[in-house]
Amino acid sequence: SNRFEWSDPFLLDQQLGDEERMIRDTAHAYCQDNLAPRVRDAYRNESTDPAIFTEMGELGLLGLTVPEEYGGAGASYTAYGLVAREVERVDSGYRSMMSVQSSLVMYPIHAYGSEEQRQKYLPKLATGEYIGCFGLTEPDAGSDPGGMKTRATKTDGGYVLNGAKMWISNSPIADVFVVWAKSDAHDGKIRGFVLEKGMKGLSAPKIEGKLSLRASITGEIVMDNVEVGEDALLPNAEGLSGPFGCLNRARYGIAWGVMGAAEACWHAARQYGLDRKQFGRPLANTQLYQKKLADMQTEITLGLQAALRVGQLFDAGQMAPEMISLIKRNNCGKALDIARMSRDMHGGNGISDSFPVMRHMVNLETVNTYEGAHDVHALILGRAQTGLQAFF
Ligand code: TGC
Ligand code: FAD
Repeated sequence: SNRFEWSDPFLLDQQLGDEERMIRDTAHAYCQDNLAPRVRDAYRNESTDPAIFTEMGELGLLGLTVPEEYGGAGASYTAYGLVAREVERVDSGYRSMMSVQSSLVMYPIHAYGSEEQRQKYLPKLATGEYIGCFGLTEPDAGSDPGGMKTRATKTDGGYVLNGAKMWISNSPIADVFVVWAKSDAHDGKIRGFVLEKGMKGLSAPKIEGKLSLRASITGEIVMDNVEVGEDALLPNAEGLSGPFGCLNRARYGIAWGVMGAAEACWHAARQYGLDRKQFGRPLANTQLYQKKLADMQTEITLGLQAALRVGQLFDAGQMAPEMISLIKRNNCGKALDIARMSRDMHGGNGISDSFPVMRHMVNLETVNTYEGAHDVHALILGRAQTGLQAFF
């Protein structure tokens, strides 16, 4: 009879190409050998190791879909999703570091940048020598980025930027800042600018007191009369479609990534149930425990197939943003449910950082919110099927 693989029910592995499988295996080995052993202390101490960028860069895991001539790997979006799943299997914060660098910094510089900007930044971002961040959100503009206050004012040789960005992954350790501002020289339209650490008036204070995503540093970006030349403007993006083009990629990666975190929680619950005995038998030998494991297996299997399908459409040039809203929203919501369930199945041990489940659970609270909150994606999907926008 045909085989049934409990951990890969629909044989997703068989659906991948050789190169995708190879990239996945490289990422898996790195994450398990190098990231997993340090995540507990990193989380406990809220410390972010910048060396992770150079380590990932050495393995070619940064800017995976960017062409090789700029230091990328020229790989498929399917491969990028597989890497996100392996990294987030360890921690959502590590996947955050990787996806900001790849989708939110390298992608826009490649897609919207001049040849000089590409040459100047991409190779060093690919090796991890430069760390990048992406500033869209502001204290008073989160779900509604069109309400941003940051302004670029034209000067003789360039622009002056003023404003503040909030909740920016990597910003306190970043060398390269992709920021979005309304530009008076372009009818007040949103434009992208590439800023560099050390510019006068630019600072990136760390946000303290985070109870989620503690292995990934988050900060503000404060721009107080930051003067830049014309060469800081990304020439080929105007309006919200600029930042949204980046978000499409990052959100797609998140749909894969959260399935990695969910798998980690599912596998941990299964193992715990096999090892732990109560009432004279393993917890896994009870109907309630098995029902929960079956629910986890089902949602993860379906979520991975959905992500793979969207990846294949992406690679075929047929991606529509609403497809990504559907999988970002559903996979985050399901991953969060699974992490909460796994935490419960671990009993008292589930609240300890000796087990990964509560860390994944509180990380996924962030992932469910950033890159378009769960309900915001519902509104995107609602608009697409009714023709009525219900944001305001
Ligand atoms: P709306 O009128 O819908 O659109 C304005 C313009 O943008 C275009 N557009 C898109 N283009 C490409 N891809 C997409 N997904 C697009 N969505 C919209 C649209 O065609 C239009 O273009 P044009 O040329 O006609 O002007 O805009 P709206 O203001 O009504 O938007 C509403 C809404 C809710 C859809 C949107 O603002 C939204 O998605 N809000 C969520 C904000 C968000 O996701 N922020 C993420 C910040 S970055 C982040 O969280 C990084 S965390 C990363 C990590 O650490 O891993
Ligand atoms: P709000 O927009 O105020 O939303 C609050 C609640 O209201 C949510 O539940 C939302 O679903 C709901 N809501 C909003 N509008 C509506 C509506 N019209 N109808 C019904 N419900 C609604 N941003 C960046 O630019 N770059 C980054 O690198 C980055 N990294 C981040 C890292 C972390 C750790 C975190 C927490 C956030 C990060 N963000 C980043 C910001 C993130 O994208 C925003 O937090 C997110 O878009 C939500 O915005 P908000 O926090 O202002 O919430």
